[in-house]
Amino acid sequence: MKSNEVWKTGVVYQIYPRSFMDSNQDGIGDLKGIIQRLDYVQSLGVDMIWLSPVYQSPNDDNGYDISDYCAIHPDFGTMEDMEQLIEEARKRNMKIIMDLVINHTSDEHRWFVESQKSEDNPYRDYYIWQKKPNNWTSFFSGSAWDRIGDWYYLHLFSKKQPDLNWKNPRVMEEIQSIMHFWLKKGIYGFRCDVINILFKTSLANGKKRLVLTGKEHYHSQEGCHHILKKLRTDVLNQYDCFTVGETVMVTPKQANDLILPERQELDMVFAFEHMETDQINNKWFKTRFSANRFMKVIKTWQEEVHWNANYLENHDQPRSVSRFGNDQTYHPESAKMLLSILLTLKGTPFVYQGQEIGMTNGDFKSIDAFKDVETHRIVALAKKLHFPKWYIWHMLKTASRDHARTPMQWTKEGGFTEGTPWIQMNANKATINVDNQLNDPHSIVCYFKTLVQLRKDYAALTKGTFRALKTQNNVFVFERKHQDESIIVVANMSAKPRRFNPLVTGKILLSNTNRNDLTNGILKPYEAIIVLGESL
Ligand code: ISL
Ligand code: CA
Repeated sequence: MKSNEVWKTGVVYQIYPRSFMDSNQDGIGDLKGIIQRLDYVQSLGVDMIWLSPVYQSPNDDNGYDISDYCAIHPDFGTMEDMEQLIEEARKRNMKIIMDLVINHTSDEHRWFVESQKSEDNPYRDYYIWQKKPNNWTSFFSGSAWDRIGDWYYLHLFSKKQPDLNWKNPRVMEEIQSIMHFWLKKGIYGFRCDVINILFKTSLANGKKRLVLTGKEHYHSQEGCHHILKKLRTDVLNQYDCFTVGETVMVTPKQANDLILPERQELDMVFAFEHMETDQINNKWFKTRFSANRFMKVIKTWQEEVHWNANYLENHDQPRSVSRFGNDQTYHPESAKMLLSILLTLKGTPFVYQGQEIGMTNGDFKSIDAFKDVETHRIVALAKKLHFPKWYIWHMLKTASRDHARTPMQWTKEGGFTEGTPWIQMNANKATINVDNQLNDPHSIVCYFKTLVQLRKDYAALTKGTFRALKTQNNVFVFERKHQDESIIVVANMSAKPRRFNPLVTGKILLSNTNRNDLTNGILKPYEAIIVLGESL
């Protein structure tokens, strides 16, 4: 909306505050820690920071269970620290966006504490109560209902995350005032958590499914579009800001229905389809990554969706280099190749902390080392279903959200805290860390900075059209074009050498193998080349 639309040309860097930088040695990352590292973030060249929740919360789901939207969790600091962060970021030409988690609150939120007191409590209808539960299942497995006294309440996530009742106009008013509160503090918008499931059209039983029984009653409902329009016209349009929705299970058509400018709802959404190219049915059943499937999905979304929020990692996803690349033999090559694609696709790139140094999945050695509520729920379910132990371990090692949540690797000793980190650091901090990489011009982080700079130098990368030239045989070639400027990106998404066709001509702007000519048509494993094309 409005102004110079940094959200369309800039790069977003996601910070998971708990795991970024600890300033007071209690083992938990905090706002002062982020401020200490702001110069580093600025040096990357990014324009926006998305901060995962720092609100007051009992931390059942690491802050995605909010008990006070207008207070900062003491683990992270104070409201003054938050204001200082916004200001320090502003001084460095960076904007802050915050998480807006409005599908549910914490069960310790004042509204829910009141709501459960009696049927005639003024807060009763802030949530969804029934005498009898229906058959819906939760995102974290098991029933989506829990009982308090004679009544059941709906929670699509953990039982400490009761769903708000968006049919109640008072909920709309409350959330609007929270949004004003933060936008007035100078934030640049919101990442809207599971925003396409807010509105529950009916509470009838759902069609039985392997996962998410009931979803047809709340997924992408008309009522949700009304809510989003209202938030946009009543609140967001008064500020220079933007929104990115986290939209589970959306199709390109549903995405467009949420973001087309004339619809006045969201500005862009995070889709999930490309993240499903290494799994069967469900994220817990990982299979070999299919680059061919991945490229086809990306091509479809690039061609069909008005504006994409591009990402390969976030706090819910295993690390991209471990998943879509090769974190052993081709660690730097594949990390750089993936970043090359991410930063050159059409849309706004979102980079997750540590991705710029190629952080890998965690090296967890026991189930206890995992902290995530979802991970522990799935272990309980898998045990109940008598899954073999080795398979449960395989599920955790490949799919747990905690792989993204190990602390940022600043130095070979760690550099995140001098205390005991709330979740273990990866031992490979000894070699994969910011310090090492800043001193090495060939490092992943230096390559990343060059990519960010290329986006500033070549309008084709930010404003250009997208055209896929090859999406087969593990080789991705696409063109971005703006007026006379054409940029061609070539990526080998596999560990085998590959031929590349069509023949690309032009000037090499960047390559992860120090290639200096295009005459050799064989791509090395995970090779990426960015070429300023002589129009094809
Ligand atoms: O973790 C997932 C995929 O790996 C999803 O099922 C995830 O729960 C879903 O994408 C919703 O995520 C968001 O809302 C959750 C919270 O736990 C996640 O951290 C957040 O990103 C509930 O607020
Ligand atoms: Ca701390």
